[in-house]
Amino acid sequence: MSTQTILLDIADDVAVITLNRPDKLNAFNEDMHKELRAAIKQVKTDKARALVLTGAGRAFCAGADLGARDLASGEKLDLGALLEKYYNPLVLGLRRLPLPVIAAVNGVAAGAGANIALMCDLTFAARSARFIQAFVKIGLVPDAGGTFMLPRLIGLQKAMGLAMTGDDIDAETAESWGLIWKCVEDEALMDTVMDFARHLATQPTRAIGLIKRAMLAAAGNDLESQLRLERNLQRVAGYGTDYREGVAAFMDKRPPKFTGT
Ligand code: T3D
Repeated sequence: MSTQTILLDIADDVAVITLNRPDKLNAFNEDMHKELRAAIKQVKTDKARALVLTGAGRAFCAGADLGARDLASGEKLDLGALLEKYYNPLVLGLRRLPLPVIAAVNGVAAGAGANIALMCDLTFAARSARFIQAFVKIGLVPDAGGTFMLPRLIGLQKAMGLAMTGDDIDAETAESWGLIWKCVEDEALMDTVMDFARHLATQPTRAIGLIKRAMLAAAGNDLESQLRLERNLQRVAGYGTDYREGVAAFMDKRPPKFTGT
């Protein structure tokens, strides 16, 4: 699938969505939101077993397209409505996908672009990439789940510091702080991420989807609720084909052949 602002490629059970407005550092406009939503729907329909999200050109995503507004004319924008319409469903859509979602942050990730990268299940970044909570520089509040993810990933002090200053951090620092999974040499980024995604796509996808659900629910649960959730999810996993195959392969001393079911 190839639209104006999004490229979608699915091969070997791995879907790659590329944000494709390189002249605007892949900033989000309405078309891109709509086309991204359609691409994610397509990933589900095609039953991909891993999704990679990356950007075309030198940036991952510079957040909202600031040129798409006509504020000089006195236009009053309801940004809350914009979040409700586009960013919030996007974040929830990525979180609810029952497959691993991997960000390959190829360059600068700013504003909502940074937070969408952090919303992915695992975030890889090129060494030259930067993460910027740019919102405060234009008088806004971190959105796209930033205020949820940042304190959870790096603690309140660092989250507050990044959000209040809008200072950027490089990929190496992001890795050392636990903001991202891995910092990779620029030229190795896509190969590393694709190898990783192809590997995950051969794994028990259904169980991975359940792992994701359990991990993401943990932030809002007490221990008892989480134990109940684990019981329920383990029940589902235990009825799966991949559980039978995993145990059989272990007993036969051979590699498992998971079907993702
Ligand atoms: O309004 C809503 O929808 C509400 C939702 C808000 C969510 C948000 O994401 S708010 C945060 C919005 N994003 C930003 O504030 C970041 C703005 N961009 C920058 O600060 C810088 O561009 C970067 C730090 C990301 C990169 O800097 P640099 O020096 O590498 O590149 P540049 O020269 O600034 O940008 C290159 C081009 O991309 C340039 O266009 P030109 O001059 O070559 O024609 C620049 O205008 C354009 N660009 C970069 N970011 C955006 C953008 N165009 C539109 N919107 C952008 N966000």
